[in-house]
Amino acid sequence: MAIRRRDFLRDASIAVALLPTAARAQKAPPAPRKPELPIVLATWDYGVELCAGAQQVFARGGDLLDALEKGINVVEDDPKVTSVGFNGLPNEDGVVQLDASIMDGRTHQTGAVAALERIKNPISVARKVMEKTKHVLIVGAGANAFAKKVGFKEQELMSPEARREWEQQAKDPKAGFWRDGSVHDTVCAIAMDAKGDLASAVSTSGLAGKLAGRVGDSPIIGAGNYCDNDVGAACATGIGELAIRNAASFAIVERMRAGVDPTRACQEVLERMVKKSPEVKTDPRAQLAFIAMNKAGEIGAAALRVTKKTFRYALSRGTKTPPALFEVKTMLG
Ligand code: SD4
Repeated sequence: MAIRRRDFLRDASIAVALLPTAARAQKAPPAPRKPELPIVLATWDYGVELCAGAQQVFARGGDLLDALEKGINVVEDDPKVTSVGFNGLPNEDGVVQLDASIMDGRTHQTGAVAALERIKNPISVARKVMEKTKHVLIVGAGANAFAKKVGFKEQELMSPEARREWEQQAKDPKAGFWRDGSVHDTVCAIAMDAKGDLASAVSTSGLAGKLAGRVGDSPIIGAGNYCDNDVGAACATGIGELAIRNAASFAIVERMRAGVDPTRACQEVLERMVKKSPEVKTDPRAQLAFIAMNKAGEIGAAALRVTKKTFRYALSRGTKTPPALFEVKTMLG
């Protein structure tokens, strides 16, 4: 029996998914003729575990938001991921401050927290903001008070090793590591359920060494996260200031609304950004990448620049096929 190209590519992606995550990534996922649902798209190599976590929730008959939240929780709980949740890198004062947002495309409701301390799952607090309050964003001490009120427990967020490393770095005035913004790997995820409905979520410890109280794009709707169930969703990872200044996620969704495919929509917004702020072209710290999904279940990604030169993201389709890793070349190296 002849092997169809689509099946070959899908089988190849299974093979890649079974390899250790650091290992391999494919160039681009095949465009589905008829999307296999649910779909989960997530940033970076650890997105594979996120997609797998979300798939388990979907397989048990779980809801779109449950799948997204649980998937993000997998990354927030992982001490190896030092840019999100537990063991996230701290700000300039050695305090871990977390930002997160979730947006439900079905209701156009959203919830977010910023500069949340000592709570390891900010995405779950963001969801409570959406579901239990009339507000969309709660920050700082207010966010902590709210989290405790709805049942979250406070804990130390830095492992002893991370604390020691931070203390070393803080003693070294040349420790660019903490100050140049190169340490970032925010987790972003977009999911489409079996009905074709969309939601998106983002969680991060923000830029390592940021000023106390600095808020990035991740909890800002339209900047780091945006979802419109009629059109699609987009999320950002990288230097949040760039995403905020350009209302990046909203802009991507609006390009998709105009009929542009997800990858091109992400690229166009990056190109617009470079045009508006030419310094972005030459500043190696200007790192930013996007993921996007449209209502047809097509996915896309683009990156201006990331430390590793290629931006990787994970994708799962259905609940039985393991997630696979893909990569795109950065636009500016
Ligand atoms: C922020 N966008 O706080 C986040 C940082 C990040 O991968 O890690 N992005 O600006």
